[in-house]
Amino acid sequence: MELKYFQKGSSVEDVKSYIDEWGFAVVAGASDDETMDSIAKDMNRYSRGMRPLEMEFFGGALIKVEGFVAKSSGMVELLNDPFLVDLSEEYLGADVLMNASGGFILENGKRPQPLHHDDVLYSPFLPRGGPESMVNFMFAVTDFTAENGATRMVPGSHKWPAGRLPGEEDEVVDIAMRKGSVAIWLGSTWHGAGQNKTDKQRLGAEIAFNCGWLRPHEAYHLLVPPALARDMPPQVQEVLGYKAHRGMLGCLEQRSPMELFGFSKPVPVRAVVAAGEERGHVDLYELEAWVKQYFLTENRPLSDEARRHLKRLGEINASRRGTTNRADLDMLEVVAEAQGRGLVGCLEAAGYTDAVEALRRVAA
Ligand SMILES: O=C(O)CCC(=O)C(=O)O
Ligand SMILES: [Fe+2]
Repeated sequence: MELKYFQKGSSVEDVKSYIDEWGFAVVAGASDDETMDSIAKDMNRYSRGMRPLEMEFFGGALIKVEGFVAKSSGMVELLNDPFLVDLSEEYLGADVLMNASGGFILENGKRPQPLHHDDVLYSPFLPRGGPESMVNFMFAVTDFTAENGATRMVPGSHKWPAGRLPGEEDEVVDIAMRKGSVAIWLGSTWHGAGQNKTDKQRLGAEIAFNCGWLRPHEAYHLLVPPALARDMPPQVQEVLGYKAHRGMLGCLEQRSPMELFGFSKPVPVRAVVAAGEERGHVDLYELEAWVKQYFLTENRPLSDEARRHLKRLGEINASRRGTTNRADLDMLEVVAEAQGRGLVGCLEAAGYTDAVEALRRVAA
């Protein structure tokens, strides 16, 4: 295959359709030199005195700074890009979680890392062939070249059945990319770090996501406790696990931790959308339709985050429409309410006060 380089600003749809075909993609210029340099500095500082990981899995020449988002503000910046979460949610569904973040320092070595697929983390509980469970982003903090051990990918291997191993006849592609580019691959895609034949370290910054209903590799509530998470951007708080998955998993007192801790202003969707009695009267179909009409149909700009919340609300509303069982419906309504609250919260946070005001008038 010939590797295509997407440019920063490419649409999620375009990148996704390439990944659907090959199992991976590269976006050039995803970040800038300044961010990469600050991450390199943090990587050096935190890896001082560390030795390569000994597990055979890592190939003998990889040093890893773990929990890296908790150690580097540059990593927080990378993590705050809506492209990462939007693309991940295409594969993993709503409310993804960060699985792990690492500084990958590849030293001169004798062999490449063995080819593997990252979703082995969830084996044997999620059998191969089902929906994806992980999406991985590796930023080139230094240039990645075939000589310095660029990550290697096996094109199309995300479609392989369980038990198939890479063999001689399978093409393996070196993901050569300039500093600031990002390689993206699925949990099912066979890949591995190459062999660094130079005497300079190859630096990569990795951010991986998993489905919001799966337990991540790293315990981010502990790495970034509430006192630190409080001041981080909402998207970062969400993927660290401070947002309940669809309002149901990872709750405190039936709410998202970030709401309970007052990270984001709690927004009374009930009051906004439906005047009326208790639960069950929140018309979240109306909220979805109204926001769609106000922003999409009438072509007003809508923030990426709000767009994502709208999409999530749409998915839940679709499930509600297809459900007749009362108990299931009850559950889905709570989920819809959580997503609706998130949506209105986004509109408020983004300063669409006119929209929120208009919503209030609709509700009145
Ligand atoms: O450093 C790399 O290029 C890839 C590392 C990797 O795939 C892993 O450790 O799972
Ligand atoms: Fe890997």
